[in-house]
Amino acid sequence: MRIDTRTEGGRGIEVRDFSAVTATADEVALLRRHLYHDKIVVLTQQALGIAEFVALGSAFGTPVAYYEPMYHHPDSEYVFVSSNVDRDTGRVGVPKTGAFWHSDYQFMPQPFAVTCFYPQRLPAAGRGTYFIDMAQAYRRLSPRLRTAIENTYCRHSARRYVKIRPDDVFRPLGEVIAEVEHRTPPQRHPTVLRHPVTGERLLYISEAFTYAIEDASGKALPGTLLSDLLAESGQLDDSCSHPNIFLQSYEPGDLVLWDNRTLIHRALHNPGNDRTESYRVTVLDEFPLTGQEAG
Ligand code: 7UC
Ligand code: FE
Repeated sequence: MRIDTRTEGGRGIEVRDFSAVTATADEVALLRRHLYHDKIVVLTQQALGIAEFVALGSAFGTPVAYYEPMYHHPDSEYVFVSSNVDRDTGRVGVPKTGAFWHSDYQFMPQPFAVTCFYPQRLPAAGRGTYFIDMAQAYRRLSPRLRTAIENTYCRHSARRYVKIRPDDVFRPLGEVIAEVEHRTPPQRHPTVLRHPVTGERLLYISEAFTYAIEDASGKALPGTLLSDLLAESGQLDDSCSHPNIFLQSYEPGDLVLWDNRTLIHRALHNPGNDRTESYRVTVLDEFPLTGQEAG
């Protein structure tokens, strides 16, 4: 294993000659430290089957199967498939996932600690994912906003981005919406997390999933506070040129691990409609979502 360089343009560190099969416990521990402190680790030249990919994810935490089976790879419920590829045998996975600012499972009681992302088929151009480091976004907030969000909580829901399943055709929309609210009821998380490993403070909101902000007693705070936070953190800039936004680009064989507490991401979907497919394994680690505030 060789930890080489910071990837060009992106923020990640690049690792060559990593083999999930022969990796020692020390190597995995070192990679985990880099993952939390550098936030993105790119393992290059990987050629893994489904079971090997799940095993690799397991080195970084406990894999969790996505709650909606429509995304599952036929050989493993732990592999989430994003794909616009139609096969003779029918479709696998879901097209055009995640093309909005979010953190994976932020709308669930236990959001994932780490996302392991493994592109299988890349478009000719526009290979990559946009990221915002929400520790940096927190530090860059105006003092007014930093003060205003002390001791507050946000509410998160997937409702705007839940995909209609093929079997839902002809169902009344009200019934589908009621089912979404029942399966994935809104969750409340602190607006500012303390990262359990790095100790950094993170602004924990996303344009896709966060829909309300409230004080500790549950009293609603103005919606303009939330939209100001989204704007200052860079999430309302549809040109993606806000200084907080960076593009991490991929080469074939790259397997990308990221810290899903600290980073929010937005998929870059190719306008040319090239065939693309990616696999992901998401894991929980041994730490709670948010660490203790230093006393
Ligand atoms: O289809 C999608 O874009 C999936 C999204 C609503 N959730 C991904 C996640 O892990 O939170
Ligand atoms: Fe995602």
